[in-house]
Amino acid sequence: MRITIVGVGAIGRLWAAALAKEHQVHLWTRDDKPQTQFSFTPLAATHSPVQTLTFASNQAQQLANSECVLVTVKAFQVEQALRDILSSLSTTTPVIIMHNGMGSQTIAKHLLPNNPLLYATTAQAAFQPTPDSISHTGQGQTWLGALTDNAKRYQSLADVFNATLSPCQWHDDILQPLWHKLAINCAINPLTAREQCKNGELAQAKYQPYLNQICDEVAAVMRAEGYPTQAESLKSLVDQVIEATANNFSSMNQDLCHHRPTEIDYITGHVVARAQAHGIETPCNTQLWQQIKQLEQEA
Ligand code: KPL
Repeated sequence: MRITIVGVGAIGRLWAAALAKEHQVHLWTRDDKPQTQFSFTPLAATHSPVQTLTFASNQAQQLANSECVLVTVKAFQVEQALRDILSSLSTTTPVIIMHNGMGSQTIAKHLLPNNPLLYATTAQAAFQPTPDSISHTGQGQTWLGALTDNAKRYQSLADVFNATLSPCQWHDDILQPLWHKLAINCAINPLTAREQCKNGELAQAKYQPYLNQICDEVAAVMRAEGYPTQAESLKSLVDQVIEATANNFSSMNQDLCHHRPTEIDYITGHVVARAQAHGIETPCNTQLWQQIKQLEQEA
């Protein structure tokens, strides 16, 4: 399959490296370079050697000929990334958007009114120790599903992804796994960014009241959005992820640390905005949102 990956952050590179084993992968990057090279360290458990990979990049014709486009930029970069590829993208090519957080769906539908549009969320973990290298640091579930009706016939893309980095499954209502991932990110990302700590440190007793309140508030918003859930089940999901990723620094922690903009508006900010629309109070999430916005400005 001919696939273009837009965005070459940690997750984009991870999927590029994995998909390249079976597919023709082309990258779309922010520079205009015709090639992108990086070294890829597979999961330690596979005992596979480090590979140096080279990809054709930024070729309008290759983008036009792609059978699938995977957009892995951060939520706040989606609009610009889609505008950048619009003139070369065929309107029949399915476009998959994969990022932390929610809220890019409206602009994506507006900019790509005809393309089959899909969303994905992944718990695969990757770390970019240097600009030219990437390590696969953890395995996790990926969900893929259609946002628009004309994308419903692309279920086979979940098989392609599953054969590449398993497990990946199709979901008939992709917003549901997106909300669950959002709840996890609301709990872990701002707290680890504010406290400058690893995910695992949130298991300490002093963070439990915060985590419980965040889950309480997110569950209320999810119910109002039509996704019935209990705060307790979100909290146990969050606890599982804290344990599974105990040694990782969250993406928001790393973004703040490296003075990069964070995804807070699309994570906590999205929950706060939807809460306001439903008349729901979210004091804990609102305070965390304001604190991270403040820290972003100071960084
Ligand atoms: O998705 C993540 C992130 O860091 O953005 C979690 C699940 C919190 C893992 O670190």
